Amino acid sequence: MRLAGNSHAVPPIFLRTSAQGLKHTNTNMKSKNPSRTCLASGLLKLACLAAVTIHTPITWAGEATLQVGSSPAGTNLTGSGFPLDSRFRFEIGTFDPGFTPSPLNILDWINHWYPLTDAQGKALDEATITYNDSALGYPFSPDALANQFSINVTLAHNLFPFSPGRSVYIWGFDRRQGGGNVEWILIRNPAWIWPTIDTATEPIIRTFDVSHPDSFAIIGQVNMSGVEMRTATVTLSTPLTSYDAWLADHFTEAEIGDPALEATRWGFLADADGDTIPNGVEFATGTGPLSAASAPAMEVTRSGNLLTLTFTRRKNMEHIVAEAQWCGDLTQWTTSGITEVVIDDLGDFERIEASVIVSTGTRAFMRLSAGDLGEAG
Ligand SMILES: [Ca+2]
Repeated sequence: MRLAGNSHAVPPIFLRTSAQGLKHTNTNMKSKNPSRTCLASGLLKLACLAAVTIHTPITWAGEATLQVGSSPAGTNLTGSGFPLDSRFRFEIGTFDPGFTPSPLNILDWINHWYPLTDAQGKALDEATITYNDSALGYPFSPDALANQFSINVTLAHNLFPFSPGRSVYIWGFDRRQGGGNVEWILIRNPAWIWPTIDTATEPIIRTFDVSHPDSFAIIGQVNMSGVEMRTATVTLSTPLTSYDAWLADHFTEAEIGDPALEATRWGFLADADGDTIPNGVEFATGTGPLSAASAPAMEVTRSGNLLTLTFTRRKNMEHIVAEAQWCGDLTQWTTSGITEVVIDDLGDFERIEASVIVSTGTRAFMRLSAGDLGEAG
């Protein structure tokens, strides 16, 4: 058996010995007071100090040691095929009860994620596991101890959200916030659950091994085609949709290239399908500019003095604004006094309630108006 090297800041915890199994390099110590044995002789004391140096897991009754990692010398790639490097970090944790991470809600993961050691009150640098490729040089060293992540972490209680039986995940990432493209992998295994911390029982050891045949990835891939981990490219910020891009989806290149058709076909104020909705509003509300039957889902209601326009609006528009306006005379339209509330998230769109308080006994009107700030500027 080969011990993990002392020179690594984060020592590997296990070595692969077969296609299916792991052999632990460290022996679990059940003694509640190993130092008492160390003091028995100088020789034993040295041995114990060495064990401490390589982070031998010592698990007390009343807590669990979780041995977390991937295979030494595993082939681990980004979605583009580049080797994972020391930018990557891995966390073990769990999601809010009731939240199931999927490729459809990746931008919500960070808001529902609890890395194990956050709740244990440990320092952040203990909470995450750095991918270990750089200790022996980049690109990957042929040393069997590189090209992996591994750590032992302690589960000290079953307080929220680490309830017994709840799902455990490993989340690997190069970055999780900001904008643009990042590389993520989220790994599960049906057997990965938080163990019950029971002070009446023996210490608990659990292994969370990426290469286990039952492991799978919610985003990214594990154990496919000779690659243990392959991350996936995730775009953190939704790209803006421009009016020009929308035009190209609905009108021909010849039409858009003909200035004579701007007023009637493709212009921001044109109403190509004659449904009285100008193209700019069709863009902002997601309706078809060439189908009169495709009308914006808008509704005006009045309750006492409260006038409300409910409408659907595209979220990420490039220099286009769409906002509710009101007036009492059908001429002096204004946004003054209107407050907006988002009442439903529809993915690329959202449902809005825009309300304004009007005078008792007077007529009032509301409408949706779209403007192109790019053209105005
Ligand atoms: Ca129209």
